[in-house]
This record gives sequence, structure tokens and C-alpha cells, in this order.
Amino acid sequence: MAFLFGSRSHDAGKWVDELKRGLPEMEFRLWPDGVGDPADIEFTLVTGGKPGMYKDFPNLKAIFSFGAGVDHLMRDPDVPKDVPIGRGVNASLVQNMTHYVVHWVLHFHRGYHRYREFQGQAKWQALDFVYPSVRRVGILGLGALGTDAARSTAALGFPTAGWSRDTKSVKNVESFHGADQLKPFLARTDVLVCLLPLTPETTDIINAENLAALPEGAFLINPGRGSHAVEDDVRAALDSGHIEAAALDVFRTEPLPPDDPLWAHPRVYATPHVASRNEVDVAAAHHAENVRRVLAGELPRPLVDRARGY
Ligand code: NDP
Ligand code: OXD
Repeated sequence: MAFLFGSRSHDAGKWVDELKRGLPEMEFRLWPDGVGDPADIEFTLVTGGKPGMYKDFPNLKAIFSFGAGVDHLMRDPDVPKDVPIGRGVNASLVQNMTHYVVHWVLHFHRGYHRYREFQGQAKWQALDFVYPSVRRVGILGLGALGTDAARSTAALGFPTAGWSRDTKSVKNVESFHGADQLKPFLARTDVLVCLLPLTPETTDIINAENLAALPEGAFLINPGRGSHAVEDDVRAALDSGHIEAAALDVFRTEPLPPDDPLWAHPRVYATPHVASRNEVDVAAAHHAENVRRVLAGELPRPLVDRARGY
């Protein structure tokens, strides 16, 4: 029985130490050079792996993902259909994403993007004060991350709604669901946050038509995936002023190429896919608990629904 860990961007020593704390009896192997006999591998936690690699492990019991998004695994036709996939969603990932969302909602709501411009012109000018009770936040995706972010913006006094596939019951959060309710949801949204998974249905969802359905002067916050947004459409909406400003953490091409016009856009706030991060000890304890669940004949949590693709 062995657990395969692999990542070029994470500190493997620290991760494996933390994983061992919860799984003292487990043997750990390192991808790509220390795999050993592929038949020994029962659990994997690998990021940046090669497409097709999972078919090499005949005795896999579960695949774990570092993060919430599993679009990379869903794109790989060789990920075995009968092996459960546990997403790396835990309290720390959720909390850190909520901080990102709350930060940008408050930043745009209070006009700090405008005051920064005024400062550059040594201009002492107060903007009209907009009360939170009239700034409507709308979150695309009311899953693990969207629900927590929605609860937080609602608690800060912003009328908050979420859009999901199925209807939801979250205290103080209005629920919209399904394709038919997307436009009414957008029409009541002054700050749009995208926390959808990337699937064929959600690709390009932030497009010219849907941006036009937002009220004039709305804001966009996208920590979902770059391919949720048609970037030319976002730029056009910013240039026309229909979208006042955008905080973008994810891009169709990452790293965002140095000559991409989004870098220089005065109303774009770009960050390099850092909206949330897992704290190693919390994340490792969560993966260890999932290993124990699987060894006890249960499924990992949260479990990817292979039919839905997230
Ligand atoms: P979940 O799977 O928990 O939630 C996804 C939500 O999207 C659900 O509410 C789901 O609806 C909804 N949804 C999916 N497809 C559709 C559709 N076609 N129509 C309407 N609603 C839909 O995901 P998480 O909250 O854990 O994560 C969301 C995403 O955030 C990740 O997939 C990832 O892309 C991104 N992310 C980005 C990070 C960053 O640092 N930038 C960090 C972590 C995550 P329903 O509940 O009805 O099924
Ligand atoms: C994730 C991410 O999906 O970091 O967790 O993007």
C-alpha cells in the first residue's frame, strides 16, 4: 500500500511530513522519479501530473486533488471512471477564498479603486456614499466556496444571491438556479463573483451577452477559472464603462503573457491565481482522513460527481 505525492510547486518534504502525521502506517512515494512499482500505488495526490498517468496504476483506490477545481482531471480521458476523486476542499481553502471575495467586494463597494486614481491626481474628492443595503452581490456557484462567500457578504449587509444548478437554501441568500434563472440573477447583481467549476456548460459564461445583462457600472470578480470569461468581452465591457472594474485572479492562459492587454488595463486588478490557498496541516489532515474513509469502505469527501464533472 503506497501513497503517491507529487508537486513541483509545493514543498514535498513539508506535505509528506504532515500527511505522515495522520497516516503513520502509510508508505509515501514521490512522483515522478520515486514511483517504484506502479501496482503498489493506491492513493495519489499529484499536481502538474502528465495526462494519461493514472492508467498506469492498476490498484488505485482514490485520487485526491490539491485544490477545489478538478477540471484538469476531467479533461483526462484516462482517469479511471470507477476510482473516486476527493477534492482538496477544507476549512482553510474556503476561508481564504472568502477573504479574497470580501476584500474585492469591499474595495469596489467603497470606491477605493477610484480613490487610488484620485490620489494619483492629488485630487481631494469624496464619492457619493453607497450604502451596503443597495449594493447587490451575486455569486455564480453556491458550492463549498460560493456558499461561504455568500454568507459573509450577506453578513456584511450586502443583499446577496447565488446561482447554482439546483435550488439552495442558505440563510439570507436568495437562490437562483438553472439556465432560465441566469438572466434574472444577473439583472439584480451589482457585483458579480464567479465561483463555478470549469465544465463544458460553464466555459465562456462571462461573455458579452451575460455581461450586458448586469446593471450599468457593475463589478466583476473572477477567482473561478480563466476559461469562464471571454477576455475580449470583459475588456470591451470595461472599456465601455458597462463594467466599472474587475478583479481577475485566473486567466485563459496562465501565467498571463506579459503583452496581454489585461495587465495594463487601468480598471483591472490582476493577481496570479492566488485567490485561495490550502494551509498544509489542515489540507494534509483532510486527505489523511479521506484515506481512512476509503480504507473503511466509504467515499472521500467532497466527492467529485463524475457525471456532472465537478
Ligand atoms: P463546488 O463543486 O462545491 O460548487 C460548484 C457550484 O457551481 C455548485 O453550487 C454548482 O451547483 C454550481 N454549478 C456547477 N455547474 C453549474 C451549472 N451548469 N449551472 C449552474 N450552477 C452550476 O465547487 P467549489 O465551491 O469547491 O469550487 C468552485 C471553483 O472555484 C473551483 O472549481 C475552482 O475552479 C475555483 N477555485 C479557484 C481558486 C483560486 O485560487 N483561484 C481556489 C479554489 C477554487 P449545484 O450545487 O447545484 O451542483
Ligand atoms: C483550486 C485552485 O481549484 O487553487 O483549488 O485553483
